[in-house]
Amino acid sequence: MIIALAGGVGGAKLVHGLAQTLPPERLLAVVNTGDDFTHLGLPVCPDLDTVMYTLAGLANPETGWGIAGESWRFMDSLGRLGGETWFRLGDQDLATHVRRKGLLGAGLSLSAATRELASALGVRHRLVPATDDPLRTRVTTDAGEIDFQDYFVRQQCRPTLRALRFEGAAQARPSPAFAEALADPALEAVVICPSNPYLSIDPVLAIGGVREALTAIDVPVIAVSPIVGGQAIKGPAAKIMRELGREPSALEVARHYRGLVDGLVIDTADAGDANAIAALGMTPHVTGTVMKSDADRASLASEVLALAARLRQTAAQGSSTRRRTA
Ligand code: FO1
Repeated sequence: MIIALAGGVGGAKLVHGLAQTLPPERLLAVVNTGDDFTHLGLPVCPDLDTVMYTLAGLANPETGWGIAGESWRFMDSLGRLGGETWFRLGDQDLATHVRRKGLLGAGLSLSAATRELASALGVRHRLVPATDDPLRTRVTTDAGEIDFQDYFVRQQCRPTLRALRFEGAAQARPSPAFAEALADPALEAVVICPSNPYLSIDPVLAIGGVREALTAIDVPVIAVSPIVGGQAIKGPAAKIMRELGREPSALEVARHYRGLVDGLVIDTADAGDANAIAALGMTPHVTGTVMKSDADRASLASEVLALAARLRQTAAQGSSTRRRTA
């Protein structure tokens, strides 16, 4: 069984690739909730919805978020009435938030509400929030601390990012399915998808007990670099890395995950970083990592699973996975 940790658009694509490769009972997608917020009185869960819509075949391919072929009558009408329209909620997407509000209001956990929504949309693979407890990413900029979606959407990541804080993380616990999967003897590997390490993966790692659990498990942890040739495929990862004083490179992603991962999948554009990455105590694997098609998603997923299998064999042959010696 594979756990896939995912955040925004890049993560959703690899989760989709894994879902094309593995049957539902062998995959658990564990998704960041640090981007979640209450907007217009509705619980919005961007990363959960991006993965859910992608697995349902509904995702808008241009934006990566929201639903393809969306209509915007609600937004237009809200604007006419002087309501907030900076965070765009399409008519079909709106139904997701309204329905989620009803499910949570009926006392369901976020995990249970997500299960209801995903199965209603025909998603057969399992998709859970990393935690059912409150978790909110707060962004410190030159103008002070702001909410994540204010930074990411309303201000389009323009402010200089000085620091990130994951409010609630220390008190938060892994969601039941996530905790269960981490302790499952059938666990074969953990895949950290090519999501933004700082915005999408770090909030999950900050949840109480998660980093410790990932360090203690005796199966490979494999990450896929979201930085290709010094650039992020999508989103502000490279800009954030520069603002945090880090070079936007696959090698820097390796440094970020040092001590946590046994393998790092990097793009052919970054093959030159492979030796330096190996010196950090993880196994580099060089391949094409840019996912332009469903076939690309499936083939990257297969390569990640093959690397995990190789590292499991290496570990079985007695040479402990180098992660623990890093
Ligand atoms: N991102 C934008 O840049 N502009 C939007 O108006 C916007 C609306 C939106 C609505 C629902 C949803 O699930 C996601 C939405 N996103 C929007 C993307 C969202 O901010 C990001 O997907 C994550 O928070 C970061 O990955």
